[in-house]
Amino acid sequence: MADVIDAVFDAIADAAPEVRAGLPDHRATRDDQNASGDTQLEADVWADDLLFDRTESIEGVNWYASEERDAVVTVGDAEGGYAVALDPLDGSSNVKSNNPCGTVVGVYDQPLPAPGSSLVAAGFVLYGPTTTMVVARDDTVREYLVSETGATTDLGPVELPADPTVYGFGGRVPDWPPAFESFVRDVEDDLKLRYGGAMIADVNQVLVYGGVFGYPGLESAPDGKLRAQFEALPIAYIVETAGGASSDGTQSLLDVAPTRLHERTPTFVGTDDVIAALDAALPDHTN
Ligand code: AHM
Ligand code: MG
Repeated sequence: MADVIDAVFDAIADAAPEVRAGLPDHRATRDDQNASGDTQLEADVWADDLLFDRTESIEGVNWYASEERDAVVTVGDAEGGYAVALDPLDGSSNVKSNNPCGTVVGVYDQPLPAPGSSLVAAGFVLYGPTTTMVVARDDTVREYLVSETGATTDLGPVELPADPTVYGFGGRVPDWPPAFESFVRDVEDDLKLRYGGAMIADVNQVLVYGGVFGYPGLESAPDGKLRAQFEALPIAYIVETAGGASSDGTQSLLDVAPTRLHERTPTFVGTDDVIAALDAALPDHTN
């Protein structure tokens, strides 16, 4: 089924310039909220519709789900078919301030909700100064430059640098559990703060420079903010395949098995040593 994964990421690359080009016309806020309770931008819904149109007809894709839809859509019935789970416009609150956004894609070999262990590929598009796509599959992560026509240029393999440099953590500091705050104080001694409010952009800095990105469980929201199926698990698959580690505070995110489609999870990805130190600092993610 490698050709199905090829077709999915070809479709995502093909749509990426259209997503990017459509952002200026879809900056308005809608009256609606998504299943997570986030106020939607026109851009969120528009990108979801576009990416649904491009992926639903791929032979071998049986299910489509996204952060912007309440339920999974059955789009095929191929034997051994895949589920595609998307965050169509990650970091869409950055549209207002003209900062980077992304698209996150997870390809699972089970119907959703599905565990991290059932990911067979994951990737993201980063709409930054350039449009790039990072794809993890077959034990390798590669980065591609995406042209205005959707054509890709292979920029080579992505491997997490051994030495960490940057860190970024979401949530208000007074809302951080004490054990997490004390871990961050240690991290601050060695690493440089980089937090931009779009997971994809922040994770890409970790892939390039080494370090750690996370959105912890909060006092007011013990599961944090990020959605397991659409954000945390695909990102964990990418970072772990690139030689790094992931955690929900107690275990690799790839061992997390969401039981609800829009379930949230504390999310940490980065350099092995930093994630190991985090796991040691947090007895469990509700402490
Ligand atoms: P979104 O998918 O609705 O944009 O929400 C997820 C985003 C992540 O990209 C980012 O890491 C986080 O929310 C930022 O949240 P905050 O504004 O609380 O820092
Ligand atoms: Mg998101």
